[in-house]
Amino acid sequence: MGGTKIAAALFDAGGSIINRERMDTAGTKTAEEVVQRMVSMINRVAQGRQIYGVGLASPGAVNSREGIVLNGTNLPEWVDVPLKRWMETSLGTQVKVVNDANAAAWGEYVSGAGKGAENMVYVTFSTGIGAGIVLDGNLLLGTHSFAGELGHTIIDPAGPLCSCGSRGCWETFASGTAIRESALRLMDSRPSLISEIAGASNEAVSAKHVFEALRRDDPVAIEVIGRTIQYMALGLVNVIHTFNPDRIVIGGGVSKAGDLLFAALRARTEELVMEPYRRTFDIVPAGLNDDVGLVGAAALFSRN
Ligand code: ADP
Ligand code: BMX
Ligand code: ZN
Repeated sequence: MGGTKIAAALFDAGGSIINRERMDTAGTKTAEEVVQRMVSMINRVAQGRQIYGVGLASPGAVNSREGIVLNGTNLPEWVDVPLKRWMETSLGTQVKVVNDANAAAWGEYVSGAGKGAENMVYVTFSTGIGAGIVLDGNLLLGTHSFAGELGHTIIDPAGPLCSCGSRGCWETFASGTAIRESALRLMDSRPSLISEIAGASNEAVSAKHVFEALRRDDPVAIEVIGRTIQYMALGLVNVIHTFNPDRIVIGGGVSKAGDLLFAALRARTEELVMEPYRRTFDIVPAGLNDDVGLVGAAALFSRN
């Protein structure tokens, strides 16, 4: 479940998708209506089969024990929604609810680029920054299941205002949205290919366009991505010093920039970590791509 779309899939016991569907979240609907639509969607993809369980991945803070989404999507009414209770009543099967990036981390660990790691941190650089932490084979949830909100770790108290109300959260420096905003700021005073690549519309500029401009040696893109990589690496260094992972899996739309991003990010992170941590970790692209939310949600029923 996301701010813009909801996807559902039926998995067989071997973990393969056998049926799927997606729909828009439709920003004006109440939580009850969205839940009703999700229940219908799940019944359609199930095609009359007995469902063992429903895994649900939601952005924002999730109380996984009680299955309550505290403040999940762009829906203003989406506060303290008892998703688990509502859906178990309607569907007659067990429902597990976790944060989207935590689910993605678990999915990558069970069947993606995290397979075989001892301690793994998953980071998604997307509209925001989300994360999930797997330590000794277990997804770290924390006392209230809010663990892993690395996007809101503060790296500069004098930094830009974040949607969460704090200043200088990691995602205000290193997310796709941050890349777009830094580019737009520089484009005000300097010529750049970015505008042309975005179809001559500054409104349409996104991180993807900035990376395209970088491939054409655009000076604004070089500066923006250079600074972004510095901030991405800073955040990863904090993660490495905290968890000592052997693998860091990077997903989200921005990771689609590929080697242009990964080569620079690996080099900068290696430079910034303390000596004993050098060459102790790999930074690898996610393996599950656009299905990561679905696979991660289903993997909540897997023991790895
Ligand atoms: P969401 O946050 O809704 O899950 P995504 O994971 O697709 O969405 O992330 C969206 C971000 O990824 C946007 O900032 C977008 O510009 C960026 N993005 C998408 N494709 C690429 C690409 N090929 N290279 C770099 N950035 C990309
Ligand atoms: C935000 C936060 C995280 C989420 C992350 C990535 C909300 C609504 N979301 O930091 O829970 O995992 O964004 O989300 O508080 P994405 O949609 O950018 O991938
Ligand atoms: Zn924040």
